Order: sequence, then C-alpha cells, then structure tokens
Amino acid sequence: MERSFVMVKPDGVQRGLVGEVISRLERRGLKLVAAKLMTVSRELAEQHYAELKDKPFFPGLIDFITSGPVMAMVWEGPNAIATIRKTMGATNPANAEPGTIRADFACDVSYNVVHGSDGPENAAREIKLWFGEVEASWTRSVDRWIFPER
Ligand code: IDP
Repeated sequence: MERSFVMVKPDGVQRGLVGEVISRLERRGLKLVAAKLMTVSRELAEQHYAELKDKPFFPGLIDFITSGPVMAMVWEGPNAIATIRKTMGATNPANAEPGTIRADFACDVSYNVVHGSDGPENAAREIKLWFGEVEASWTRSVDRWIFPER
C-alpha cells in the first residue's frame, strides 16, 4: 500500500475542478486519507518545490501556487504514486494523453491543474511537509472489490 501527496492547484480550485479531480481518483479506486483547502505561504511553496529552485520558471511557479487556495490531499492505494501520475498525465498538458486530467482540463505547462508526488521519497517528504501526521486511518468495506487481500 502506498500514499501520495496530491494538490489541486489554484487554477483548478478557481475553475471548479476540485470535485472532478477527487471524483477521478475515487473512481480509480484510490482512498482519500487527508484533505484541506488552504492558502499557501511562500515559505511552504518554496520548500515544496525546492528541487526546482534553479529553474527559470521557479519565481513564476511560486507566485502561481501562492495566488489562491489549493486543495491539499493524501491518497492511498496499491501503487498510488504511479497510478496518480498516470491519471494526471504529463507535466506539459500538450504532451498529456487524452483522458488524463491535464489533457482534459489544461493547455499550458504552468497552469496544469494538479500536482502528484513523483516517487516514494518525495511522497513521504511532501506528506510530512503539508500534513505532518495523517490523522485519518479508515477501513473501506469496498476495498476487497478493488484489490485482492494482501
Ligand atoms: P510535475 O508537476 O509533473 O511533477 P515538475 O517538473 O516537478 O512536474 O514541475 C513542477 C511544476 O512546475 C509543474 O507541474 C508546472 O506547474 C511547473 N513547470 C514545470 N515546467 C515548467 C516550464 O517549463 N514552465 C513553466 N512552468 C513549469
């Protein structure tokens, strides 16, 4: 079982796509274990995107992520990290496969609606950064129809 940090970015919140993103991840079979709508401080945004600090688009990215509320979430499931990355599509919506969130709802690399952790180390780091401890631990009775008992 794996956990991933997912964020609906300010463009997605403003455009009313929070429900769409949640719905797609729910229908995929993933389980929501934490969520909060929040305004992001520059400090948090800079920590979250620390790996990109030398990129030319970094200042613009920090301005964007702090420009309005985001929906921060933790999702759980088998292979949750890769499954969510596939469901989101490529970073640049122009390269995203049709049917993915980014292909269906975005057309510019900087306003691409969602974030999802890109690997186990970043998932652990981001969950700790945004939530500290995840409070909700719950059993979903339908799980046995989504993946075999392990
Ligand atoms: P990811 O979000 O698919 O993991 P990263 O390369 O980690 O992609 O980039 C983080 C975010 O930075 C992207 O989702 C996008 O919002 C922004 N970004 C990435 N590349 C560019 C670019 O070339 N121009 C503007 N923004 C970019």
